[in-house]
Amino acid sequence: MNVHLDEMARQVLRDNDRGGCTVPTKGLYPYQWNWDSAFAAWGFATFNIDRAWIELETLMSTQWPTGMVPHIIFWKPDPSYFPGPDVWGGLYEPASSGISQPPVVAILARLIHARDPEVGLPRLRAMWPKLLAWHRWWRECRCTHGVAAITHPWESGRDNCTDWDSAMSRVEVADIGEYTRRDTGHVDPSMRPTKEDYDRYLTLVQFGRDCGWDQEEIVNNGPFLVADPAMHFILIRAHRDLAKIGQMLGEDVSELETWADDLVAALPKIWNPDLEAYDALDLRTGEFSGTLGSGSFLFWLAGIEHEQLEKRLMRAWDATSYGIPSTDPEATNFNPRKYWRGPSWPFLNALIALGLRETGRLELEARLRKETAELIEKGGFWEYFDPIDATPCGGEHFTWTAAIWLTWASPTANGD
Ligand code: 9WN
Repeated sequence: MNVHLDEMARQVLRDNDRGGCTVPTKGLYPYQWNWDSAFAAWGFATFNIDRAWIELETLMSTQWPTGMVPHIIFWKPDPSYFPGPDVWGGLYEPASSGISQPPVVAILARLIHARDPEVGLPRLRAMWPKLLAWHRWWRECRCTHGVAAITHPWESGRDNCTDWDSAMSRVEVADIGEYTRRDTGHVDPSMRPTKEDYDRYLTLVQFGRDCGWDQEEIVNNGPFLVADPAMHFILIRAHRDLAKIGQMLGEDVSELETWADDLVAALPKIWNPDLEAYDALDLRTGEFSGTLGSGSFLFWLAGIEHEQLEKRLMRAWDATSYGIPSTDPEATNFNPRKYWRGPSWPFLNALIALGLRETGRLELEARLRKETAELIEKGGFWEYFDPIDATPCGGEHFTWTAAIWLTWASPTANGD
């Protein structure tokens, strides 16, 4: 059964391969997405190491001169996705969106390198200046307030999670005209973000496009600037992993170490004592979101220890049966099937598990792996799942779910 699932997972990656880059799934997401690609590369590394590096190289080749690596790359126009290249008005070729996504490339590139150091070393050497420039962009354009911030919910990769609710409710919808969504034609609309969400997503895109993606203007005057705990933890970890890569290459990594240390020192700013957790902080108003999201679970990945937080997180996890819920099941706005407002996401479970394993929490890691494997064994390679009854949700034949099956969740995988 599992050997069969391994082969099916490899087939998902092959089917979603568009030659040099992989789409998350056909129809719903017909382009290259930033962090999806990094997970795809990790998956490819289990059976085709060269193809794994090509995936990362293709992604990094789309870097803007500013250092930013876009969150969507529109290699070939496809009417099945909205908003497309015209709406975004990205500045360079290939056409792309104007925001980024969580920089997991350095984290996963290190794991891919470890699988075959001889092949990996020259590839990493060529990629190093680009990775460093991207990490510098995060430091200069998103850590201006000391904490890791996002300027659009899509930048977090956790689009409509409860973390952004209050900040999004303050975004005044601009004159964005009529538009037709495509996502709700591919999957059950009740699982997707609402029209009110989309009106605001498009308002934020319009602001960025109208100022020519001027980062100073977006950060100082844009309608949305929120500190994201998940981004904060991912950046700490990614800066440190890139520093390790740099050391291996004989580069000076002192800047990267300082960037990571500064983020660790800034952690008290996003600690919400009422929630007993790290929380999203609206940098315009100074208000916390007040709901626990899955972002806090990434603190292990950043190597942070916090007994009180750990107890709080275990309460949320214990309330469900299949992996980490994207919103606390005790919250009034928890919804087990609606996108980022409750469901369990296998790829995020895999990232959280990396932290559990490395901090020596082997039993927890085994539990998370078992729960995630059950989801896939019961339902297949879906985008995400109901964490209470394992119902498959969103898109099918999904790249990152197949990738983490091969690297971590399958009994034949070793998690590195
Ligand atoms: C917008 C591709 C992407 C993921 C995100 C996920 C979803 C896009 C959308 O799909 O976002 O970027 O249109 O809903 O939230 O994490 O990268 O799988």
